[in-house]
Amino acid sequence: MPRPQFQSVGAVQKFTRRGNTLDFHCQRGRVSVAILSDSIVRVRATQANNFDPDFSYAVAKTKWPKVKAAIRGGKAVTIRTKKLLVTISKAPFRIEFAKPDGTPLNGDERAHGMGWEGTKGRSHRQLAADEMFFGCGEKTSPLNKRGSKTTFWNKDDPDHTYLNEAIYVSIPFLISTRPGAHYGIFWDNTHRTHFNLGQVEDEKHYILESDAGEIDYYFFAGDSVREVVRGYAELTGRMWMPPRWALGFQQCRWSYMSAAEIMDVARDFRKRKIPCDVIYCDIDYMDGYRVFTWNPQTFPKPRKMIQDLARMGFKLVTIIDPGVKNDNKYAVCRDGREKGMFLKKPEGGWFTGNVWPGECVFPDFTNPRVRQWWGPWHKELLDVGVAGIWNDMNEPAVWNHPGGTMPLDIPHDYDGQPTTHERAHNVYGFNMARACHEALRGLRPNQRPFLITRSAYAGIQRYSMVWTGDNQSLWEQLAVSIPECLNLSLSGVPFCGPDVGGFGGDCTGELLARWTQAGAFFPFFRNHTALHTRRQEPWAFGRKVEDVCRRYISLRYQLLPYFYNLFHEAAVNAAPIMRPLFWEFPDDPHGFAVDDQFLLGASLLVAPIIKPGARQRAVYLPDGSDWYDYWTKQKHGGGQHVTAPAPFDTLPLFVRAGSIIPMTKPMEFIGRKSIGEIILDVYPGKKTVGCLYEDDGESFDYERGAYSLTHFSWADGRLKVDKNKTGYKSAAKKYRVRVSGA
Ligand code: MIG
Repeated sequence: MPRPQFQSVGAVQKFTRRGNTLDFHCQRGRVSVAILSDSIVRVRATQANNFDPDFSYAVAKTKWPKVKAAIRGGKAVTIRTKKLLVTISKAPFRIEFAKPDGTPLNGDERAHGMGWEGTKGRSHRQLAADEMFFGCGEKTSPLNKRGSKTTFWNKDDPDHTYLNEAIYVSIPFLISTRPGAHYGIFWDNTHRTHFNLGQVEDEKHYILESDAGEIDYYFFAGDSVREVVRGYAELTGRMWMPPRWALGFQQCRWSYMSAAEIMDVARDFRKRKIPCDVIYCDIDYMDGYRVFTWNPQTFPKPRKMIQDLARMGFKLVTIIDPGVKNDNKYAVCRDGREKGMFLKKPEGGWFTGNVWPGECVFPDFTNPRVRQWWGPWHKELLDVGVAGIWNDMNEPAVWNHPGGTMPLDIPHDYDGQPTTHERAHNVYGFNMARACHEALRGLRPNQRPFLITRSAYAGIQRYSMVWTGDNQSLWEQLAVSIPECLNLSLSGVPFCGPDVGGFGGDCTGELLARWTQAGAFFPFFRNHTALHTRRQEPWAFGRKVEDVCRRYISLRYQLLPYFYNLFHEAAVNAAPIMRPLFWEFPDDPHGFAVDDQFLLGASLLVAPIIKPGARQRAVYLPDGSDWYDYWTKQKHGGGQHVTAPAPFDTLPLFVRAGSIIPMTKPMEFIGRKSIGEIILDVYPGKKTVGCLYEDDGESFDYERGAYSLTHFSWADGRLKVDKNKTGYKSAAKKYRVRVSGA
């Protein structure tokens, strides 16, 4: 069979307008352009005569207030809003986005534009000489994606090197920035999708493409990357405030094999005075890997174990996989089969695949009935006191089928639009996490759920945080976790983090020490390692390493008020918690390439040690501020590299001049305690400010105004306190001011 040739949609033959939606009938299909807001435009295209029903898992906001747009017809159609000038030429159809003053943002590449090659929908777009790309969700490639190709196809691939294109999560959201021009494109297609971000000979265009389905993308204009990210969050939603304890240190291993072992680990933390809030049960807590069961021999009294843990200040999180053991004597399987909850083969009969329990059946999480059926099984876990749920293997990973997942022809409901796994694959894990989230909300209505998921699609932040899956205990992977989590954070998922110490392979003492130093500043802070690897708890490598781990885990807890502020910012305006340098310093051209440092919020600059034997490193201090060395309090000018000392117990850390960092005394766990005494670490600058966000740490009352926000400023040796939002009674009774440097 001859390979299909790419054909663009061709010339416009007819054009109609309804409100702010323009409909173009072209030679080879239809294109619709909808103005959703001043800065967001949606473009859809189909080869068929009519569009599919309008549906997306990613999109949270579907109703947009009517926006003023001046639309003019003629040889070209122009649309003008406060933030955008969109020009559509008709022969052939091409769409260009510009700022209102005409400065081009991005447009269809002239030669090819948008169209199809067989079932593949593709858009060729112009690439500016100085354009840089970020976002794209969870990727192990360098921070700036320009010049690379990437695939969106959720895959259980532990190979976290710069070379692999597809891992567990698909978020086809691209952020473009160059001096004076910023935009984003969310390519909303759940089929296998490819971005070629300028890895083309002429280096003058880039290509977005999906294997099948309509073309459906959103264009976000903005005066900054911040605005672009905010636009994306407006469309796909924001995260919620997690329970406060989820900001603490978490300890995991595949697996703690018994309740006795869990208790030993818990006691070790307390005995050694290493702060920790959460311990995990990996798959071996279950009875023959049957989800929603406990192994009666090794975990005979889960409720008692969890109570004992609670008394010591620990929460327990349990893993849940999608594969349900195909065993008719097992209630979940029997009930699900009776009710028709599992995926079937196209020719009929249950689809089965092998994972941990052996032969399994798989719920169709894209079916709302199935999500509602799955949810209540979590009740037993909650009833014995489980505090959070960990969704794993939900790409889904299936071992005995080609490609490590289920065959592409397996039918799925897709919320009432029957389709095959080809379209449902990338949203399988998303919908599993969603089912779990909705269950937790239903079972404990005013309690913030805590969920972690490995697989995801765009919009996952409404349902779960994301950890980056199976990395390895290698220095390179400590390094990769920085750009990986930065771009994930820019892609709507601020609550993320890697397995600290590395999952696969044996860690070393030095690597654990350095990774724990870095991990303390990531939003999600969990030590985890694989079956058969050597022990990796903070004390597993002797006193010296243990002391370093304790020091940094403890620092994490001292920074809790600052972290909590940042989670609030993320929940309110989608600001990443860990930020690339250019988020705060967009005018400093050097910041865009830096991927071995990051900012924690606006004030802290973290420069992890990512090489064995290193005892110092070069740190780039962004231009636009002075910086204080956190340890020596020495002040440096911005816009330069400095050599920061990094003895074994020191991670280079700098504070932006003009910051007030709210901190607290060291603590063993977060628990429910509100913090009565706040230490205000003042780093004087031209204008020196800070804030403190507080709420009850566990309910959703903050969404109804039950929070307190206190602003601080420091001038002429005096602290000014301004409690300007007090829907919640602030627990901070005392401020201790500590002025650093001068
Ligand atoms: O096939 O549950 O990413 O964190 O420890 C491996 C066992 C399955 C993969 C997860 C990892 C977890 C492991 N799981």
